[in-house]
Amino acid sequence: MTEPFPAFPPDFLWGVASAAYQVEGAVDEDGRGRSVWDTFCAEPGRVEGGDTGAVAADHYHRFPEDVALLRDLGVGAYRFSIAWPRVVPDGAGAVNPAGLDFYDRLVDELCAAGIAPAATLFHWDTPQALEDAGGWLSRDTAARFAEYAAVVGDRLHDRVRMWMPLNEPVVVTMFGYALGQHAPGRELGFEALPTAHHQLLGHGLAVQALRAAGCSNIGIASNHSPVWAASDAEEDVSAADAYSTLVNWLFADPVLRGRYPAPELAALMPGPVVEDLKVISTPLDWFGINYYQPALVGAATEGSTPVVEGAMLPPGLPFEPRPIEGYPRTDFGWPVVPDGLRETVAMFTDRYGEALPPLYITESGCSYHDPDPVDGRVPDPDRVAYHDGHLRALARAVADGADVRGYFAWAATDNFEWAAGYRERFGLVHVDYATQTRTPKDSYHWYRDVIGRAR
Ligand code: GBH
Repeated sequence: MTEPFPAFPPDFLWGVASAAYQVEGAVDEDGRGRSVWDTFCAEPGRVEGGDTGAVAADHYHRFPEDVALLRDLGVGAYRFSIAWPRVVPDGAGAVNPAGLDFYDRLVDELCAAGIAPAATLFHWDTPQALEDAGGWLSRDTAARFAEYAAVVGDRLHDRVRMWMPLNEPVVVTMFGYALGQHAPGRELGFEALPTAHHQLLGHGLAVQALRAAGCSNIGIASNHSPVWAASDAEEDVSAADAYSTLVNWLFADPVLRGRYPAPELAALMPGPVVEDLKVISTPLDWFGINYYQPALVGAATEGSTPVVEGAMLPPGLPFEPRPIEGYPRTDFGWPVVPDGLRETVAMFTDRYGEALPPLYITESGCSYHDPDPVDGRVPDPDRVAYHDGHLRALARAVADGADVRGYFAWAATDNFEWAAGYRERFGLVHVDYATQTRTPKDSYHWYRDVIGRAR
């Protein structure tokens, strides 16, 4: 018999999330500059099916309809991202008022619907002009990012209720610069490490710029996973530790502790690292975790070529990711491990103790290749089971004493899933891209009931 759905604290924040390049479209409108994702999508073979975000879910034009769907869903907050190249088309210098106006309208629409706007400033769409000057390999990009943050903060500080400068810096470093599966498609291996430091520096400078502009309630949305050792053997355990250091603590320790997790890593970072870490660790109001799945890691084996999401890892690494067996998989092929969310929260409370601010789950979700709508219905029982299971696991974390303040389901609507294009569908709302028709899936109705009962 299934346990009844758990209770959450009365002020628990229920939300859904999206990101600019994945939903907006309108890439050439109202003075938007180019981003690295426009460039990347135009390169043959980079994105499944040659898909691009040029139209996406046409959210730029259809946001009133999307906000109405969110209002009916009953969410307390909507996490969206602001496209840097709409606001500062060349990444530096002139501000584009029409770009700011779009977010002003979106934020007003949300407020009118009683939904708290939660804004991400960088969800991977670096202005191409800045990339041409080195992108996140260049220290200058961190300073430009803070200038952009100040402009946005100035305009929206009175209405945006939650701010996060960065989304998942680990993914930008790993897939954008080290392995090349994401824009800007660089394959620098460990030479990509400076992009971690510069994003983190940009984060710290942006937190300060936002506060100076009168913004409050500032955090980060950072991707984290428990890392399981392939066996109890010492070489597997230390391989898993090394992997976790790279994908988890390299990005969280500087923010939460003001230091890198290992002196060898700190030594590889550019610039006045000790000074920078003071900026990077500017205290946050909350910390956001994006959780999708655990990783299973063992010691490197002779002659194997480890692959992460289709990307070959550089040779000579001391560890290798292994496939996780024994769990159901989404249609994207990712294992569904709800308890991994509890484990992720626990690894943060264990590691940081008193130094950990309140947590939010800023993303969790799954892709299934849903059927087309029939009579206005899209049955997606696996997506319902995913969110149900992950929320139950989160309730266990809260019962264990973790201070978790909210959950944002990824994603509000179906959208452009980066290198996988439109093949993958993460939304609670189905999008028929030929007609841009929105149809709430069963998971939307289920989530609305969860939120309704929690009130
Ligand atoms: C998020 O990235 C993004 O913020 C969002 O834009 C995106 O649409 C959404 O998730 C869905 O992808 O186990 O070693 O094979 C999540 C990125 C996905 C990166 C899972 C790590 C597993 C690597 N993460 N991935 S591995």
